[in-house]
Amino acid sequence: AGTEILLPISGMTCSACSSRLERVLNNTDGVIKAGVSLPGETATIKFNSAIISLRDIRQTIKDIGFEAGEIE
Ligand code: 9UX
Repeated sequence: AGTEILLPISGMTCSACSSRLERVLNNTDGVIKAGVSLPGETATIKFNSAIISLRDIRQTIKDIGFEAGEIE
């Protein structure tokens, strides 16, 4: 189960940015699997919506200094 989304991410300028975001997301409760593309400026996130909301995922991304756009 799980919901999979593709979010545009702005503010990533080097590979440490994308690695950090990917690590944080994968360590977030409710996130099943996250993959971040620096060249694509996107994050693919599979999550359990009973544990975490999309709103909270956006806030987590914002908390570490990036911005999530609208779902593609
Ligand atoms: Mo790279 Mo990103 O030196 O927050 S880690 S700019």
